Amino acid sequence: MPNATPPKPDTEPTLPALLRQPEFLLGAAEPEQFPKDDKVEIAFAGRSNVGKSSAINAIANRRKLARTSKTPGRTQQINFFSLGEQARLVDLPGYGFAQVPLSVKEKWQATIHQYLAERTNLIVLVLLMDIRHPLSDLDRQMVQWAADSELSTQVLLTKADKLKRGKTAATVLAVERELSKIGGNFGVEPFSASDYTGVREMRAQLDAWVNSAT
Ligand SMILES: Nc1nc2c(ncn2[C@@H]2O[C@H](COP(=O)(O)OP(=O)(O)OP(=O)(O)O)[C@@H](O)[C@H]2O)c(=O)[nH]1
Ligand SMILES: [Mg+2]
Repeated sequence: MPNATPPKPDTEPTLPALLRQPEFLLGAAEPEQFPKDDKVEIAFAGRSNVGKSSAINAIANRRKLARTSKTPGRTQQINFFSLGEQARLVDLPGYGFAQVPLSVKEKWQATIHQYLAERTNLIVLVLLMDIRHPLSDLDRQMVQWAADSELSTQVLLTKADKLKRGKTAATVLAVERELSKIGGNFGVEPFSASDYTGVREMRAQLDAWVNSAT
């Protein structure tokens, strides 16, 4: 008898060794608190509520490694997660969230900026955009900055479970086309922390980035 029920996503995760024991390391509100060593880092950035913390959890196959929330602005500091002795994932506060006081927003932006501009550990930026409305003005600023800084950037079009396949594929192509006008080194993939679209691919990517950098 053929098995009619497909396996649930990630009941049998294919985790590279790198992702076997992810651990929360620290949350930093100031650059002085960033870890002082030369482990490589892959940072997750994007608008508030786009799914950065959920993506980290899905990739690391842990439900509550990074805190997620329906309320935008949940991640209020830069959170560092250790991946063994080699690497870290970094969860950045979201940008573009209107409801926080300007003074707080300016402080976050300054901290995010300092991280991105000065962190020599950073090897790849993972830039998340909601697949239903990608390339907002702030996203474009990030993309432009990444291209100018020659920082390898993986764009993840998140919440892909909200769109039909055809529309997903068309959006990936449209975003790729826009990014190719800017230059730089961009990859574009659909992603969903809900149905695990793109999760295994990202695990393999992480492994490859870390291996080629260490
Ligand atoms: N449908 C769907 N919802 C998602 C997905 N990823 C995240 N969400 C939901 O989106 C909301 C925000 O997710 P978070 O992971 O906390 O987003 P974030 O980007 O870390 O948000 P901030 O820390 O506030 O910047 C939560 O309600 C999640 O459950 C996804 O792939 N699909
Ligand atoms: Mg978050």
